[in-house]
Amino acid sequence: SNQTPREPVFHDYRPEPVRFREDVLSGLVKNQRRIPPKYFYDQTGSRLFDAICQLPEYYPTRTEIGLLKQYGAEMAEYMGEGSVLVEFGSGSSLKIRLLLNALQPAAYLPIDISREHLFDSARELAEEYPLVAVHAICADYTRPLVLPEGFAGKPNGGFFPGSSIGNFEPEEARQFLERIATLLGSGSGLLIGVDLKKEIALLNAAYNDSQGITAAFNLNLLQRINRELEGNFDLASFEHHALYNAAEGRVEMHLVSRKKQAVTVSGQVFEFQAGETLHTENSYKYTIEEFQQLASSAGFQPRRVWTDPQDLFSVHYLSL
Ligand code: AVI
Repeated sequence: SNQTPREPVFHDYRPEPVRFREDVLSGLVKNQRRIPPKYFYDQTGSRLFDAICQLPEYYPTRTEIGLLKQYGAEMAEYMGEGSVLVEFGSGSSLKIRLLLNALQPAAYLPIDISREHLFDSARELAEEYPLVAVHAICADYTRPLVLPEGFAGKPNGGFFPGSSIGNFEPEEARQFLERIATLLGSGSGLLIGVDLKKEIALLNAAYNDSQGITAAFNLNLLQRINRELEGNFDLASFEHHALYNAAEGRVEMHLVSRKKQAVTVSGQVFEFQAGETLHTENSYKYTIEEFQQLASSAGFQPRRVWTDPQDLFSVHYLSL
């Protein structure tokens, strides 16, 4: 009852501060203006994203959690008990809890760029699972990295849920999977959540919810630019637009200028035509075969895939 709580070990890789200003200014002068989706996630954006995950129209989170609950024991068998488990972009480490009991890993290594959030979550998890050695790594997992002393080169299990792989361009996704393969090493496996191609109406509804939360999430990017980069976007003059692009196999999110207007950011002026868009996100959807092919091209062998009865979402186990 009065045991000393187990403390996580922190490894701070000191990720490069993000280049928000450079990325926004260079994105705003492009022919098709664009800003990378990673900039959605300031404090308000992260809160709005959590709200998106609870929306009736946003099926991915709920469906993936259902799969982890239903098939967790089988997934754990593939991953192998007593292994070292690495999670990419662990956030609050909520989904991993569904696997930890079945998996009983010797160690859990959450990797996340958001230092405070990572440290808080790791501390809670270490208390809840005293038998698991928690090593929290503050790093940008999209950049090359090596595991801490004692973990590199051992057979590991990787976990990358949420279909975040869909926010990379396919070629970037392949390169990212190659880097994960190198990091985990041969004999390892990866459990990865991937959103599936499906009826277009369902996709469009998921990114155009009736409560307008996704619109607020998209527009918050302009608010963040106003606050952090001395911008003067008038949020009422821009409109959320999300649509499945069947030719590219992706949902695109844009912010559409409702009128001809000039906007200033960091002292630079940008002229928007009425109807002109700022492209803020791609969310690629894959068939099972398309994703298996992508994974194979990065050196993984597809071993098993779990889907829900409606084929909304997939969780793949890939091995090296
Ligand atoms: C984080 N990512 C997988 C989400 C997605 O569905 O692409 C981000 C999101 N954008 C709008 N709604 C949710």
